[in-house]
Amino acid sequence: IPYMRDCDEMFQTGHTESGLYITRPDNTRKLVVQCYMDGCNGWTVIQRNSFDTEIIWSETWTTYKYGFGNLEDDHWLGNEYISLITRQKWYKVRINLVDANGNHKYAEYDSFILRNESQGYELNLGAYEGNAGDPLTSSRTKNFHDNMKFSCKDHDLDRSTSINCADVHGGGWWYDSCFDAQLNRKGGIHWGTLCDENCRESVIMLKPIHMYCSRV
Ligand SMILES: [Ca+2]
Repeated sequence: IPYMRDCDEMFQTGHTESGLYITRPDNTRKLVVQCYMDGCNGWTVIQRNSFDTEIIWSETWTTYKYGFGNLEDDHWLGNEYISLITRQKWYKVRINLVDANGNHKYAEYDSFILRNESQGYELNLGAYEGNAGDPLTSSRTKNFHDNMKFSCKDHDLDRSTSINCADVHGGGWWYDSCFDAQLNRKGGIHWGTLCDENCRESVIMLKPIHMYCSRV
């Protein structure tokens, strides 16, 4: 069976229902992913979190590497898989957020690359567009998440010389010293331009940059 490499390939080959699909990104084994099909494109979901999540999020490097949680609910797909996916095509990222008042907002970056493990799963983002604000590439307090390496409680690659940000603040992330946005936390989803550790929900998903039709 010729497995598709991401959710968009699933969509373009006729799988128009959102849900779980078996894919096989380049250079890895089969990978089950949550796909969000928007009627024009297939988005590969890499993260979901909610304010009342059961997930602890404060996990080790290896756990973040291979992912955790429930793919149909709160989860992290896994840095290794995210990295492999983003290195096979040019992807954009969309971050959907629900703020403390229930307003739905979004942030998109027109490029999203996660470098490989030996490069600390460094995050490289493109230009911002959206209505949630941009705390990842243009920060008020000089916490620039773009071009940061990934840190978690047992692996400190952040730019704070005094602490391990992930150990103090909980959850793996592309910390600077420490953060203006952090979506991988239990009970404290933070997006500095939208919510102060009290967002209700976050979803992060990827799509190749092509747009075969306009979203309705
Ligand atoms: Ca540190």
